Formats: sequence, structure tokens, C-alpha cells
Amino acid sequence: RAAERSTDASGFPPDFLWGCATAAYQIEGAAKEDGRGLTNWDVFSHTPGKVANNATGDVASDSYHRYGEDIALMKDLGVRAYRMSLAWSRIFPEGKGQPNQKGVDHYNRVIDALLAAGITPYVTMFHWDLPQALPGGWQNRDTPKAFADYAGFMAGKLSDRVHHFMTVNEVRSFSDLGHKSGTHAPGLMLPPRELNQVRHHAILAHGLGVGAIRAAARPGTQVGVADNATFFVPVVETPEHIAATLRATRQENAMFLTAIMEGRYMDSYLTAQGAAAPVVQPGDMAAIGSPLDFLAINVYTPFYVMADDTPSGYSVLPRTLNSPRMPSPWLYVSPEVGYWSVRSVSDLWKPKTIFVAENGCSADDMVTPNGQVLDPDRVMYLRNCLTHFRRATAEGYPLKGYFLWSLLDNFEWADGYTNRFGIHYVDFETQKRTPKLSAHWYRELIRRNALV
Ligand code: GBH
Repeated sequence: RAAERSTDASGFPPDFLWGCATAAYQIEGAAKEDGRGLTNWDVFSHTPGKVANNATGDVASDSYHRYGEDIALMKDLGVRAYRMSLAWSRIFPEGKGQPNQKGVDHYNRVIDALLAAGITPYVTMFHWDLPQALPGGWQNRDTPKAFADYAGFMAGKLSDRVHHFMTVNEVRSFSDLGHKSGTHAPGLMLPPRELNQVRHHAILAHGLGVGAIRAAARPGTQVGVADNATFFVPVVETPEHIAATLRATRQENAMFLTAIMEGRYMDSYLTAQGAAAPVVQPGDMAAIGSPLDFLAINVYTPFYVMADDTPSGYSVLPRTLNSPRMPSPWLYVSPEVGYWSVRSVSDLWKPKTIFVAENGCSADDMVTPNGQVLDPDRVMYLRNCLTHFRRATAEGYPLKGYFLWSLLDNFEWADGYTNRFGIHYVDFETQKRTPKLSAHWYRELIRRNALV
């Protein structure tokens, strides 16, 4: 097998980590089992009109019961790593207070089964399912503290076997979709000052979480964040447009990843927000800027950017009517983001290690009469993205691994079950899993450690 591994222009570094990703609320189901507490997503999805077809995560892909089957699928693919999230409300049903041992037992079983299959777990502490009992949710400054307590507690339980933790998934998504557009839980549309405070609490949760995980975990435990920074691609690869790309990346993520990587809010952000700027307490920015062992990025849709002589020095191009996209209306096809996402964070902040924590797409799955599931559009999308991620590795950027979103079809948040991101098809009536064409393709790519 090693002899077959490619060293030509399609190859990835020999130790490149191939994986798949999922998140608790999207796959587990078992919403009322073993003492799990209610989350904001239970409430939101059970509110008529919030999720497509009023779908919920009550059952989802039933992975709470079928994790053994899911691990077998991964073993079959040959992935070396699995990015999963923990459901905070299985551990602390009220968000804080008394832990629920049955929740801890569940994740111990999953981790042990992964290790027995030779698959390394990468654990995200929070992927959007907030315990409903926490008063005021992310608007309350106590929530980041409760998060840190929970994250530290679980790091203490798992760090004998789990060596990579991500604090939170996508601060922008759960802040803004939940509290600005209101399209995700808890469905609020807050005015700017309150919104900025939620954003501050989100990155503060990350920062306090880093400290709590480090304090509780064994030495050597690696801690990072999984963020979907807004990424940019230069319209033309010339020095001035590349410089504009870096300016845009830093500026447009000022209240999220830029603050995390730099430990301060950019002056231009604070000035622009004026009276709506968040209230920052002493010590907050130091926590938010805690040095990380790795940076994990979720990479989907970028914007094209060009240099100009406006005060910011750049303009973001609008989408055109016919920009190609996948079935999720927000998911434009711009595979160059694979290279530019990695290069931008690397040039700006020099993280020692970068992982792609998510990349993938919805696509139309065609089920043949003999039960095969064909998704050539997904293969096209993934192959193109990986071509550009490969360029980043070839140029020496410290991209060490890639987690494909997603291992299997699941609850796609406000889209319910209408958009499928899996490389395994899930029949949501029977819960039967079927590898799609893309799974066969990914297996072959991993086997060769090269584009295929
Ligand atoms: C990721 O978010 C999530 O981490 C993951 O849970 C999810 O399943 C996956 O992507 C696929 O969506 O409809 O106009 O309100 C990706 C970033 C940002 C994508 C917000 C969806 C909603 C845009 N997400 N976006 S809109």
C-alpha cells in the first residue's frame, strides 16, 4: 500500500490526516434519553415554522444508538480521525450544576470504540446545542463561564484518550444566525449592541474554554477552535489583490477570528461600532487571545475580493445571478477557497498547525433501481476543493489534516432533512446507511493519499 502512495503533483504529505466530521445534535437523536437536558435547538425545532417541514433532531441519524455502525463505516473508508461534538446537555442537563454520569458514560463508550477501530477522536465541546436551562442563553455573561466549567469537566474525563479538543464551532454562525437573522436557535433578531455582546460572549466562551481545558487536561493536550471565518479569494493573483485578500480577511472577521488570533478588537471595528461596541471586562481579551495549539477552519463559500482605493483598500464583489452553487442556496462553488483560506490565516497569524475541520457540500443524490447512491456533483465539488487544499500543502503551509463534512446525512439545521451533506446516504425511515459514490471516491483518495 505504501508503495502505491503517490509522490507526484497530486500527492498529499505522507502523514496527512484524513477524517470525517459530524456534530451531536445533527446525528445523535435520542433527545430524551439517559437524562439529556433540553437544548435551544429542541425548543427551536419544535416551534412550528422554524425548520423546513418542521423537522427536529429528536431522532436524526440515530447515531446515539448506531455509533458502532458509523465507526465501522469510517473504518471501511480508511479515515484515521473523526471530528465529533459532545452534547453539553447530556453532561449537564441544566447547563451547570450536577453532572449526569450517563452522558459521560456514553461518550466514554464512543471514544473507546473509536480507539479500538484505530480512529483518533477530535472532540468539539460545543456545536450549537445550548442547554435551554441557562438563563438568557448567549446574552448572559454567565454562559461563557458555564461553558468553561463544562469544557474543563469533560477534558478531565477524556484527556487520557482524547488529545485534540476544539472549544466551539463557528462563533459567527451561532452568534449571528441565532441572534441577528434569527434563522437558527434561539431565533432572535437583536439590535447591534446586544448582538455585539452575544458575539463577545461567544469568543469569550472559547477563550475561557481554552483555559479550563488546559487546566483540567493532561499535559500535551492540543487545544484549538473550529471557525468558519469569512474567506476571500483574490480576483487575480497579483500582489495588490493578494494584499487586499489579507486585509479583507482580517477586517471582516474583526469580531470573531481576528479577535481570537490577536487578543484584541481592531480599532476600526470598535470605532465603526461606536456606542454599539461590546462591553469588555478586564481579562476578557487576554482569555480570548489565549495561544492555541492549532487553528481549525471550516471552509465553504468565499467571496471574491479586489484591491481598490477606497479607505479599506478593498471591495468585495457581489454574487452574480449565475454564480454556480450547490443545492444549499448559500453554497457557491469557489474551490480556490481551499488554498486561500489556508494561506490567509497562515500569512496573517502564523498558526503552527492548521486543520480543515469541515469542508463538503449538499448535492443531489441519485438512487439507482439496484440501490446504489450516485452523487457525482459532490465528487466534483470535493475534488476541486482538495485540488486547492493540496496546493497549500505543496507550498509548505502547515495544513495537517482534513475532516470531510459529513460522514453521513443528518439534520441540516434550519434546512431539516432537505439538504444532505453526507458521503453516506441515510434512509431516515429505516436508518439504513449506504455509501455514496463520494464515499468510494474518498476511500480511494485516502488509499492513494493523492487526488483521484
Ligand atoms: C457548517 O456551517 C456547520 O458547522 C455544520 O453544522 C453544517 O451542517 C454545515 O456547515 C453545512 O451547512 O441560509 O443564508 O442563513 C457552515 C456555515 C453559515 C452555512 C451559515 C449556512 C446559513 C446561511 N454556515 N449558513 S443562510
